[in-house]
Amino acid sequence: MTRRSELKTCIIGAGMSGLVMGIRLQAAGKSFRILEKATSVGGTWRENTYPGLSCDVPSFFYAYSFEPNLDWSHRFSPGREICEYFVRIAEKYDLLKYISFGETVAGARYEDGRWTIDTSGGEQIRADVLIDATGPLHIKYYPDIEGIDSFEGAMFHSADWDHSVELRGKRIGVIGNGSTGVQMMAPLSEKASHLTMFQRTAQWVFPVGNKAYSERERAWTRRLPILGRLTREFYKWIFNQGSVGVVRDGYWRRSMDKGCRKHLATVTDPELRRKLTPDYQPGCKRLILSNDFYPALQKEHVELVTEGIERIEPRGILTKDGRLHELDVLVLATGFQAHKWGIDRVVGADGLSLDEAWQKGPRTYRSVTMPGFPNFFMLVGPNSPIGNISIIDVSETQSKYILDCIELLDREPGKALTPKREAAEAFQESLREAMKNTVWVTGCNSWYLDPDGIPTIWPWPANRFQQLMQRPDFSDFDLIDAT
Ligand code: N01
Repeated sequence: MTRRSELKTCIIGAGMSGLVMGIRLQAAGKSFRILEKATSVGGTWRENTYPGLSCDVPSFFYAYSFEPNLDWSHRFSPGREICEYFVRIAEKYDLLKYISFGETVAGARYEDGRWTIDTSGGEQIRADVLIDATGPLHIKYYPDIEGIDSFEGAMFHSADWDHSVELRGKRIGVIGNGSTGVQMMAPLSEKASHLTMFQRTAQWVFPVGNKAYSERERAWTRRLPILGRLTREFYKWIFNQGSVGVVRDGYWRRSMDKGCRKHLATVTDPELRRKLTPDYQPGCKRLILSNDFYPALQKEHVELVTEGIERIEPRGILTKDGRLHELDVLVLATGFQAHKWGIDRVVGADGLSLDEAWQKGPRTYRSVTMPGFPNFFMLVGPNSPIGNISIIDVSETQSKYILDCIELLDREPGKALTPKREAAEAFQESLREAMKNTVWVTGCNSWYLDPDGIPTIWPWPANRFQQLMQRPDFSDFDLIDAT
């Protein structure tokens, strides 16, 4: 039997962005609920548990500005530590009571001025405001390789690691060499009897060490929180300058280029170095930060295979040169469907689903709202600066922007907010123009690109994002009757 409930605001997802939205709504005294498909908070940090997982944004900068963590273990702390941070935050802010765990959203539609949300648990929720906080790197991508289901060993996606599988002494294969595949190579090489990475496209790798903070350093930071704040500000400055700087010609781009090439030169075997040399510019795909990948690849029992995959067989992977690579364990580090945003079916006021409205790629107004989808907001939506600045900073800013919209709706009962089409088109046009001279469109395939080959990330400096998102420009919105 369908259970029915009424809500003011419904958030989908209790990951890093859903939590900060909850914190803001709670502080403003708003009524809301968070639907979470899993049984705990943490989003990507709960789901990804592969060996070597860490964040490629320095930890002091990967924490809410209002909740610094003064006790990170590493410059890039392990995923488990990051997940524990979010669990602590959820508990500290007493957010768990707002979260319905085990509730997957089957679909949502805008009808009669409100959102109707159906959950897989058989609940039908009516809400004024719907906030999608499900994130872009969420729906796993499984490669369409002939025979994949015939493999007789253990096989799993990197975001669904099977910890019951013994790795020690096993022949392990990894398909994919994005940030994920690269991060796991060093720890897997310590366990596998033979480790093979199957690479389709070479990647540029920038060397960055992952310094472990000593007990003494950690004690000082706990005693003097200003040290943590200064470290955060330092990394924030570096990131905000560097990640935007590398997008166009100039000092940062040249430094990145030089750093990657110098690092590649540390690979001593010329044949391996040739295989690892990309045929596109550094930064075109998301840059990989690692200083343990090349050393791992150069171990005796580790192999890089660049022959294309013909098919997967019960005993392993057959490559196009006719060689069968026998494997006990196969890891699919093949990434995510980055353009399948959020929940499966969100149907707006015109009866169009998000998928239909975005057939040619996502089109938003400032990443958080869309014409035709009244009172629908996205956190870390298309064209958010996910490649440029800490996604936590992005979520904090966007959640404040959304709260401002909700405040307006509270002052205007019976109304719904939707961005004007002209405003969304103007935003899209400025994005298209700004993308023209970026490194992302210089000839590589990456998850940044939409089906039209247009990057769905942020082409401008971080301060432009903060300026544009400081508060909503309500002249770009229509307030329509929500009846
Ligand atoms: O995924 P990817 P990822 N046959 O899409 C290959 C974030 N992240 O999980 O390049 C053979 O980058 C594909 O090959 P190609 C970070 O933002 C963050 O690694 O398309 N290969 C590629 O090598 C990152 O950018 C952290 O030719 C196939 C790989 O699979 C994003 O997540 C850590 C194939 C997919 O790479 C995604 O990274 C890890 C096929 N049929 C990830 N299909 C942090 O630090 C796909 N591939 C937080």
